[in-house]
Amino acid sequence: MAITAHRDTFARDHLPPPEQWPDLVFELPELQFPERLNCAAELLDRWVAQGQGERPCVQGLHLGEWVCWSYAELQAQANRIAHVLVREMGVQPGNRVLLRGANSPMMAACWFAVMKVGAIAVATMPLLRAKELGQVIQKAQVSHALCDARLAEELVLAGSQCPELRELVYYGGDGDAALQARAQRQPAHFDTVDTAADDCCIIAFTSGTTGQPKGTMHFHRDVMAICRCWPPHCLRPNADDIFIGSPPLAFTFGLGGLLLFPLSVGASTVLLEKASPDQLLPAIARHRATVCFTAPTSYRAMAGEVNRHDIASLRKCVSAGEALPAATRQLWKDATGIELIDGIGATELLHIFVSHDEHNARPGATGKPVPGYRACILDDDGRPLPPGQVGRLAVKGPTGCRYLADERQQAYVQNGWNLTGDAYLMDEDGYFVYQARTDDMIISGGYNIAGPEVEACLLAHPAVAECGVIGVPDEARGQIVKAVVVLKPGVQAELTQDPVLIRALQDFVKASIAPYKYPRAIEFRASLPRTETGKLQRFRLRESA
Ligand code: 3UK
Repeated sequence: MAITAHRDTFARDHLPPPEQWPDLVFELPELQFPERLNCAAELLDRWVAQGQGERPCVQGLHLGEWVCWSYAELQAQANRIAHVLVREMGVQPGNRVLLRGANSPMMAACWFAVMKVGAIAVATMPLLRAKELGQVIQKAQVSHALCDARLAEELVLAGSQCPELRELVYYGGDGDAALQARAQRQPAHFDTVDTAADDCCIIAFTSGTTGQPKGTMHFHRDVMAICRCWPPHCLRPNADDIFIGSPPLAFTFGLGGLLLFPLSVGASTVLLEKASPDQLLPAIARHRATVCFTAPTSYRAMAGEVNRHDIASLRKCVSAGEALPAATRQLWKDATGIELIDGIGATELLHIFVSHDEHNARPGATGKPVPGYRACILDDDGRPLPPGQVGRLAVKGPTGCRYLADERQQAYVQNGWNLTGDAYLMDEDGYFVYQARTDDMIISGGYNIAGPEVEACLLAHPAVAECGVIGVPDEARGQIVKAVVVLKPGVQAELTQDPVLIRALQDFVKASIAPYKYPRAIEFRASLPRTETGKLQRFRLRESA
């Protein structure tokens, strides 16, 4: 490891032991990184130094007004905040700084400020409550926080239980103490700290479905590595692109898609505080966005509404976070003419590692390993499986899992491979086809059934808006397949649990996939439980079944 710039060595001290790291692969020429590297210098300072400072960089709401900051303006704002961090808050390189706020230009400036001072950003989802914030603060030993004034309450509550959180500064509020007022009193120049390429710069938390959140540690080098793998090979953006989308910057899908990737090519990004499907569509139209990042369900919801908005500016659409059903891909293509780019990513690997470009999309498949990454399917004993057989998805590349002080490291990394917890198969052509989360596979009457396959089938029925398929205990069969279905507006069956419609949906499934997979139970509901990042919470469906 190179000589660290960290004065506070907490992150290095709590990395997993080297033998528990995944193998790291840096085969591509563009992944040869120098020993000293700061991602803010690469993604932000570089453009200004090259005379591109006047280019548009980040748009969004700032103090109640819509702003569009150039690269030079974002840099100046980040520099001023960096001075506040160092001079007024006493932040040292290596300290953990919690960020709390919706997506906005100010959030982007705060993120870069943390990079510039050589500290570690711990970005948190706006919806987190005091209890979850407290877990994050304790686990990452967070000492400082920058927070949107409107979201202060839960953080103050968490802070009262966490003595390690020394200082909290708010942005957006009134008065001299507000971050933007303090920043204004600081100079616009700051010398970005010369960090080691393997200095940790973010700790990204992933909740999982149960238990304590896991913190994943990523270096400046990792941030640059993801910019050089998936974007140039699958997305191929250019400097005139205008990025937009829904995932929070606290979710690495959003951090990459809405901040790192646009800036890595000198493009601009629209950061929306709220980006539900009914808000995202008009925003695409208003800002003439060209590249969109959101979850499969959001594309499905938007597809029916596109003809009410002029979204002709849009040229590339990315889906991740959950499996993309073939029916949703088709729906979006019919509505917009755009072939979705699907990609599987994970917080542990920072971003997408299996994907495709729009010319090589295959309905129902996620794609092939992104250049820079390798992937294979392993059986339960860690042996590679031949094409066509379902097993555990295993990945390695320039990024990989390093949990912060967590025993679950040895479950995620085995024999140098990152095991994502997904059941996949690779077909004869090398395409990776998602089956289910390994712990979501349904075993019924001796058959292995992947819920998402049944979901994909039901989604093709004209009455179905959304659905989730789970296994529920059954005496005779061990488990039976159960579908929880949200019907399209206008189809009313929730109250009656209409047996005719249930029968019709069952027959529909039997007619298109192997009949033993059909849902023996179907329940109609008004909505499905989802996480803030758009993932269906199957465990909650199981609990309520
Ligand atoms: C699932 C997918 C099928 C899969 C993420 C893009 O989702 C992200 O990270 P998380 O840590 O979850 C990881 C898990 O989510 N998944 C994600 N994308 C797909 N399953 N097809 C997909 N396209 O179970 C995976 O193991 O929340 C996604 C970029 C960065 C991310 N962090």
